[in-house]
Amino acid sequence: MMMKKELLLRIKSKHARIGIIGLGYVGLPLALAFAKKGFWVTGLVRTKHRAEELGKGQTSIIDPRVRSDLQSELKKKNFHVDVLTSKTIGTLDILIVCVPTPIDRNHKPDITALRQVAMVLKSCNLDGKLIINESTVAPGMTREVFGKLGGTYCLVCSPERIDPGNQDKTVTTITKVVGGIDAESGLLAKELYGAILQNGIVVVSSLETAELVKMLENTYRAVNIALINEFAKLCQTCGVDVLELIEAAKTKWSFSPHYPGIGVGGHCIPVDPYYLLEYARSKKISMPVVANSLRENEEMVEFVADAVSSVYKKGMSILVYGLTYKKDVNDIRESPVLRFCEVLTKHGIPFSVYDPVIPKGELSGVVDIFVVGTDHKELTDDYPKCIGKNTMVIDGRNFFRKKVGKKVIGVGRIMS
Ligand code: SAJ
Repeated sequence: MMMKKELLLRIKSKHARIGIIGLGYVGLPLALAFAKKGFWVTGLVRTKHRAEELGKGQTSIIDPRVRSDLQSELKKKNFHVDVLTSKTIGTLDILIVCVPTPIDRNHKPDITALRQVAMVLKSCNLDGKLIINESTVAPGMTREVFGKLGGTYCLVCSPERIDPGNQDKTVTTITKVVGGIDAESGLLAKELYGAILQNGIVVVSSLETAELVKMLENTYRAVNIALINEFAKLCQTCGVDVLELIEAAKTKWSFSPHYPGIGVGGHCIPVDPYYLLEYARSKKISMPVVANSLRENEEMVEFVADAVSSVYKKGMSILVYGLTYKKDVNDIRESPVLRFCEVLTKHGIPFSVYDPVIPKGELSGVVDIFVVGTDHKELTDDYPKCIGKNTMVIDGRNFFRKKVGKKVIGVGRIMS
C-alpha cells in the first residue's frame, strides 16, 4: 500500500518518470502529451537505429502536430528516446506498453511483440512500478502476459483509442477506459491519464472489462460497415442510391451511419474482431454475426473488381487511385486496395497505380477506366487530369457526388 501511495504522490507532483514502450502512431503522441505536461518521459524502442532516428526527430507519422511536437519536446531535457533494456527501464516508475498486436495470415492473434516486452520487464525489479497495457488484446491477455513478472507492481489495461489522421480526436481529447488488476491500480491510472486528458477517464472493474470494451467498440464498427456493404449490394441491383438511403436513415435518432466501400483496412477494425473470435472460440461460444461480417467486408474487393471486369475490354488503360487503407493516411496495413489489385491481377487485368500520400506512381493522363481505391483529399484536383468524357469510373469509396466521365459505378450507386 505504501508503494502505491508514494507513486500516487509522484504522479500528482509530476515527478513520476514515465516510459512509453513503442513509439508508433499510439506511443509517440502519448509520450509527447506527457512530456508537454512536464513529466520526465523516456520513449523506448527495440533498436538503437530507431532510437537514433527518433532522437533526430524522424518519424513516419504524417500528422503535422505530432511532427512539430516531437521537434519541440526533443529540445527540452524531459523527453528522450532510448533502447528498451532492463537498464533503461530500471529508473522509471510507470511503463506504458504501446506495441502492435496484429493477426497472422490465418487471422490468428500475434502477440509476439507484447511477449518480447514482458521478457524485458521480467528481468528487472518491478517493485512499486505501474505497468499499463494500451495494446489491443483479447480478454485475459494482459493478465496472462504481464500478470506474473515477479515483484509487487500495479497492472492496468487502457486500450488505445487513437484514430490516425483525425485532427479532432487526439490523444488528449478522447475519453479513455482504464481497468486495473485491483482498485488501486485503476485509480493510479486514472490520476495519471487525468494529467493529460481533457475529456475524462472511465474506470471499469477489471482488466478483462477494459479489454472487452475495445473489442466491442471496434467489432461494432466492423459489423455495421458489413451491414451497409450488404445494403449497398442490394441498392446496386434495385437502382437505389445508397448514399441517399443513408442520408434519409440518418434522420432516425437511433441510426448511426456507416458507409460502404471497397473494403475495411487498417490495424484495428479488420483485426480486433479476430482477437474476439479466437477468445470466443476458447470459451466455446460462436459469434456468427461477427464472423460473417468480417467475411462480408473482405469480399467487397471482389464486388468492386467485378465492376471493373464488367466494363473492361482488352487493351484498355486502367488507373487505381489511392492504395492506403483510408483517406489522408500513409498506412497500407491491411489495405483492401492491395487485395483489390491482387484480384485484378488474378483476373489478368493490367493496371497502373497512383497514391499521392505514400507517394507511389504517377498520373499518366486520361485513362479508359479510373478506379477510386482511396479518396485522398488530393483526388479533387487530380481526377480531372485522368478522367475524360469516355472514361468509365469505378468509385470504390463513393467519392463522386455527380457523374464524371462516361459513367460512374460506385458501391451501391450508379450515375450514368
Ligand atoms: N470504413 C468503411 N466504412 C465506414 C467507416 C470506415 O468502409 O463507415 C473503412 C475505412 O475506409 C477503413 C476502415 O474501415 O478502411 C477503418 O476505418 P476507421 O475510420 O475505423 O479507421 P481506423 O482503422 O483508423 O479506426 C480508428 C480506430 N481507432 C482505434 O481502434 C483506437 C477505431 O476504433 C475508430 O472507430 C476509428 O478510428 C474512428 O472512429 O475513426
